[in-house]
Amino acid sequence: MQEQRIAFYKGPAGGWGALRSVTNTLLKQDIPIKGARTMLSANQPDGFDCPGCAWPDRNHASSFEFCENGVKAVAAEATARRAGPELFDRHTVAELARQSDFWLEDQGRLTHPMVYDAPSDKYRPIAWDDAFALIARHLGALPDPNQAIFYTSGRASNEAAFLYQLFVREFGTNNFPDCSNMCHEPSGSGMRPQIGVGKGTVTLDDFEKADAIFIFGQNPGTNHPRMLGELRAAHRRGAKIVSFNPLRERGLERFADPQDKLEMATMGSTPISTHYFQLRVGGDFAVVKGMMKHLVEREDAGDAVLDHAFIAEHTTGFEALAADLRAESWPLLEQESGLSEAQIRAAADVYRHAQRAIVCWGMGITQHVHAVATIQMLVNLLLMRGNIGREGAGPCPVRGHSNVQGDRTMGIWEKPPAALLDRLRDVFGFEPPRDNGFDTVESIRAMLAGKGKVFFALGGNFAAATPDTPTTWKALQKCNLTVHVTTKLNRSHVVHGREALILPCLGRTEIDEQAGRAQGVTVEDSMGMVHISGGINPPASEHLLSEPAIVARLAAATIGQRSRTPWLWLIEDYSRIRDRIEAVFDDFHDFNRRVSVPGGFRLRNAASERVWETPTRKASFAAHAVPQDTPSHLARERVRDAIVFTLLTTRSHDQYNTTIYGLDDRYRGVFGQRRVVFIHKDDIRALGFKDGDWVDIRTVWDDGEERHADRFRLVAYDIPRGNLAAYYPETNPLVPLDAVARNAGTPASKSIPVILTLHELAPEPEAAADEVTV
Ligand SMILES: Nc1nc2c(c(=O)[nH]1)N[C@H]1C(S)=C(S)[C@@H](COP(=O)(O)OP(=O)(O)OC[C@H]3O[C@@H](n4cnc5c(=O)[nH]c(N)nc54)[C@H](O)[C@@H]3O)O[C@H]1N2
Ligand SMILES: Nc1nc2c(c(=O)[nH]1)N[C@H]1C(S)=C(S)[C@@H](COP(=O)(O)OP(=O)(O)OC[C@H]3O[C@@H](n4cnc5c(=O)[nH]c(N)nc54)[C@H](O)[C@@H]3O)O[C@H]1N2
Ligand SMILES: [Mo]
Repeated sequence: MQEQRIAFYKGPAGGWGALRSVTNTLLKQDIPIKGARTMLSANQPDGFDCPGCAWPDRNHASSFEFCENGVKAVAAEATARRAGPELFDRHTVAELARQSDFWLEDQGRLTHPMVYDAPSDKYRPIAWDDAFALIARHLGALPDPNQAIFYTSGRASNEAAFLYQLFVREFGTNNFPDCSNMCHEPSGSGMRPQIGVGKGTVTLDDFEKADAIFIFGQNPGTNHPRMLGELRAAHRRGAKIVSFNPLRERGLERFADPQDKLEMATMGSTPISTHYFQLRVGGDFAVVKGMMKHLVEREDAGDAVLDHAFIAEHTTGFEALAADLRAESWPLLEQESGLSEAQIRAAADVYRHAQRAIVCWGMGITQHVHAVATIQMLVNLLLMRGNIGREGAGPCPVRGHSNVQGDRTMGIWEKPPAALLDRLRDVFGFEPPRDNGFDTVESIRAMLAGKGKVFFALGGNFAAATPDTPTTWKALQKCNLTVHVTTKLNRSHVVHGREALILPCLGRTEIDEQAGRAQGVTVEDSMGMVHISGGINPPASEHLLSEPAIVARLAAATIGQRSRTPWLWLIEDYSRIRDRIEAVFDDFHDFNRRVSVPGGFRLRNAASERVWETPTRKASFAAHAVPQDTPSHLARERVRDAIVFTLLTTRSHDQYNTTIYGLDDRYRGVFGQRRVVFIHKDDIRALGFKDGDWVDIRTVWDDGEERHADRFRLVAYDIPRGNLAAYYPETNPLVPLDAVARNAGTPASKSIPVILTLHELAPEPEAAADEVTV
């Protein structure tokens, strides 16, 4: 058992701590030598795209960029461990379900397609053709194709995602819940009506030219470590870096580049943020509104602040916004943001004095009820000084999964634009369904209501990633069939429908051979760069199929009789799939040629050229009132005798979403454990509790459901009063299904109203150590 301790971490992000951690990771997966070779091929022109995050690489052509958490993601896939049929023979599914999430994934790579056998409560091997026939039988038996639900996680390649959406639409539904619904959906929903594109406009080159970079609700030191390299360079050339975060995240404070020999030898580091604002959880809306109010006030006082030419030529709605800002109350903005008027004005002054500014944001912005309005405030802020569509400036929503942006580009979208459907009809000769499908939360509701009967997942871990865990599990268990295309065993495979399949696939690090030739797949990073990715390792098992092959063979088994698409011919050579992608999407013209050059190509982004693909052909400002119904507001009115906190859920340094690599969160000083809740020391006192006490967390909600997550250790922490932080996915049982972002449906997992009570029993030490089960 690993020692549990809380200890302030003195080092910078990166540095020797990161190198030590990498060595441990490779040893743990039993792959020191192969591991090293695999790492050196990550993000190389002829290697594979790192399956970690979506942060871009310099041309995909530079020397190896060191990234501790990239190494963990690659090592998790390249592990020497195997979860073969013997594992499933040894354990019933009920037994597996009692194991932690950590244990399940730690069994290693899946090797055989498996089918659930109810009498023995075990998974048994099944032949691929029989598996496809079973799915086809279930799909064919549905009275309405809309009773089938097709989830996607953001690792699927463009080729896999394109074939998948094509098959599902020809089958007859737009039910495409995806991880993006839980992630950056509000970014697209907010930006599209304002600037005509739902993606960021900046590239890495812009990071070299920006005078100021604003970072809202994002923890790059853990989740996008390669971004620290850009921030470090920006800091060194004098750019201002302004962070807004309720927590003091080490990666936003200082960083030592493990590839900088001097920094490493001298134990030195480079500061990252020049300004750090520890606002209240959910306070961003008020902060940004306040910053804009300051700009308008300065302009009214005679300073030259606004880009009048840009506003006049390119935008609509400025006067309404300005009037709203002038009328806004400073005390309200202070109360809602948790920052003082002076702090907000100081942040706005940094923005005002920067010729070129970039605004980055992550889950701290998107996973709130008012996420869409907040993102529109960020876009307003940029538009006021013409900071979109020119060098060194623009919005930068930092995507999560390595190809989540590409999957959406390929049509993984429950609300498909009519133009896409028309194109599919013309190119493939079938009439696609026109009704919108279910997003993630709607899918859970549909399964609960018996309207979703077959659940198919292309990757991910739906049972653990989604909100309201017990409810979601009930929903999955009501299905006639659940199917998971996956690399490793996870919670979603043991919380299954009446019938269930586990279909093991190749990972991105592995050689994907079709018709005797190694294939490459393509991915799109967070900045719209598309490039090719080819695996280098032999497959984890000879029984694995690639994701495109699984989709194509399933399509052939299900709709092969009626479809005009030559499914099996397409997957013999993935360039044939790319030709079809080119036929559907104009931006992919000459796709095979353009993607064959090192570094690939950048997709056109109209807003970055100041072409606004909106109904008015202009960019638009959006005015919104300060929300008065945040979860904590409502909760305060309802629960008078208890202190209601706003809980944010976040990632530790040793996890990839629902995949737990280890029990440390080095930069936050947490070791050997995950069931902790960060809290201000004065709040501990106000509760009458002690640092280190064990507490239960209960949600305050108005639907009569009891939601709780039990036995978390209180950790006194530098966090605003009234706010708590704890790790996901353990806290997902606390997120009510109907707590979602307006106009985006994203679970509001960064603002859960909760109360704390002392946990009654003393914790059992064994269970406490590795318990990472939701
Ligand atoms: N190693 C690793 N890399 C990853 C992932 C991983 O799990 N592990 N996940 C990938 C995925 S899918 C995604 S989406 C990204 C996620 O990357 P991030 O967007 O960094 O996500 P989180 O870890 O949830 O952290 C969000 C940050 O927002 C802060 N925050 C919380 N609430 C608020 C708020 O109300 N306002 C502000 N201003 N800040 C707030 C938190 O303190 C935290 O620092 O990373 C991707 N990369
Ligand atoms: N409370 C709370 N909930 C959250 C969040 C939060 O911050 N707080 N964050 C949300 C966010 S941003 C996201 S993106 C979602 C993540 O939701 P998901 O994307 O569904 O979850 P992951 O944990 O990334 O999925 C991990 C699984 O993917 C499988 N896998 C890995 N590689 C491959 C591959 O190459 N192919 C296939 N087919 N499978 C593979 C493995 O079996 C692994 O177990 O969670 C969301 N949920
Ligand atoms: Mo994400």
